[in-house]
Amino acid sequence: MTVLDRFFEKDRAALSRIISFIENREDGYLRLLSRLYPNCGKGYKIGITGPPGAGKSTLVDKLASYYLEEGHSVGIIAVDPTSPFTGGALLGDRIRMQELSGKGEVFIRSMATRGSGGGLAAATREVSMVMDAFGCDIVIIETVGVGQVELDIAEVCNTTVVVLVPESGDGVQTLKAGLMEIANIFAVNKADRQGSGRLVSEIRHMLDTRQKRDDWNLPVVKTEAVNNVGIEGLKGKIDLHREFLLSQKSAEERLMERARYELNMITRNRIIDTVVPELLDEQTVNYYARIISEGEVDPYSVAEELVSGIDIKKKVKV
Ligand SMILES: Nc1nc2c(ncn2[C@@H]2O[C@H](COP(=O)(O)OP(=O)(O)OP(=O)(O)O)[C@@H](O)[C@H]2O)c(=O)[nH]1
Ligand SMILES: [Mg+2]
Repeated sequence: MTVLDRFFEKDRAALSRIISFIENREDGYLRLLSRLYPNCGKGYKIGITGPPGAGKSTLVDKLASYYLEEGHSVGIIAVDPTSPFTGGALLGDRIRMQELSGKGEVFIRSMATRGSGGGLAAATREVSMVMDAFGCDIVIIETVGVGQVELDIAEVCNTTVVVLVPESGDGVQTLKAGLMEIANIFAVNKADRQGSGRLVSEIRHMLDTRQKRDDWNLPVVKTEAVNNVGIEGLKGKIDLHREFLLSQKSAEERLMERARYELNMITRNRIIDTVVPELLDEQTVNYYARIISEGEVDPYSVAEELVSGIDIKKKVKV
């Protein structure tokens, strides 16, 4: 029996092996992903993002409990672009898993730095795909809201919750605009702390003054993750957003949209992974950088020359 056979028989160890295989980009991982692809698309992906220490993990665990109690199987991915650790054997994951596993089928995986930020977002998307194919009908992705990785990961999620806390600074102005743009729901966590009412008003005010993207009325909910207060309400809003998305497009439209997005994303990533390093090896970069810096040529002409010289069919081989 192969690992893949065991994976399809819902063997947790096989799931773990396959995630590592894909995370480490081992030989044949693209073929593996294309084997899994037909089994994907049923899992609902929820992003939970916000500043460090906002209570995201606490909130994710409480939220997961509600889904587990409803009989869903839940995958949790904790992405930390600043952490050097990875691999799913983290002590924290074990403890979290112990606490949650009594309630139903749950799988937790931590992911950390892997070279470039784009690589981490792509790996997160793939790991969420694997959990989806495994049968997790809810996949929750926790990210520390600091940069491009979070924005890329939000693209993968159906619903993104931005978690803010009263102490996160001089209100919402300090938060990067990008983070605000990706929110489908705001959660003001640590509502037991002073200033949460003010933060809720500030967020509502900000939402009133900006142009709406669609007909979705962006909710702002108060939570106390550590006390399990407000989580059910948050879950209600997530479910409502899911219904909203379903009402916006037909099943065919959604499938087309997903296919279009994935084809774009996968092809771009393949080009970046294969063609770019070959075109721009260190020696080439140094050579052109020197003659550009000496004013001999300009970078536009060099880029044009480099790109016109590639035979894309030969370079991108799966
Ligand atoms: N007072 C209060 N503390 C909370 C609440 N929710 C979480 N905390 C605490 O805040 C601290 C950070 O919680 P985490 O869940 O680890 O926060 P996080 O956002 O996942 O942190 P990072 O992943 O490190 O960015 C812990 O000590 C929690 O117990 C809350 O509603 N009120
Ligand atoms: Mg955390």
